[in-house]
Amino acid sequence: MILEILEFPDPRLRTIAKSVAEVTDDTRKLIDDMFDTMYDAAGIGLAATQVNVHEQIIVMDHSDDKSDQRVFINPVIEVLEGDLQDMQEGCLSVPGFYEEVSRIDHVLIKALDRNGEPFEVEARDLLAVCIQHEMDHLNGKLFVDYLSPLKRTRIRKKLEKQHKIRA
Ligand code: QAP
Ligand code: CO
Repeated sequence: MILEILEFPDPRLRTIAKSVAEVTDDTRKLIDDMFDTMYDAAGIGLAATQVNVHEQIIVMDHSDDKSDQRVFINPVIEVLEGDLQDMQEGCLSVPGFYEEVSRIDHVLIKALDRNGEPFEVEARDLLAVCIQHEMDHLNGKLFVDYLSPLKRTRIRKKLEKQHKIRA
């Protein structure tokens, strides 16, 4: 099932997600819907916050043929090397805008998988950037928060205008 994706500056995107107490069939149904929603919108990562569910769940797939599904429940990251990398980021909640953001380049991710089993994975490059971007969503943060107030306001006004036209 395809879910509605909240768009900046929707205040619900500022909600802090709660950790998942138990991974159940309902959790897995939500995860499947999140994948459907992400693929439908041609995204590479989606946090539950973006579909107005305020639980610590992230889905990702960086392949071009749906072959690299990754699920992160209650994720935490440890910094392995503090070096920063700049990458052009986009976001399904900020459609049509892409800007450079600086993020830590090498992290260790610890999370639960869709069966509630703990796992760890070392991440660099796109995976490291993407997990930090998606974990920001769980904390009510968006990539536009790293931009200058001028750029952020410009993006907000353009999206608000589109939302008015659509309504
Ligand atoms: C986060 O973003 C990300 O504006 C995932 O019109 C992106 O999936 C992390 C998308 C880049 C690191 C680097 C954005 C699709 C997808 C748009 C996405 C759009 C259509 C964004
Ligand atoms: Co995003």
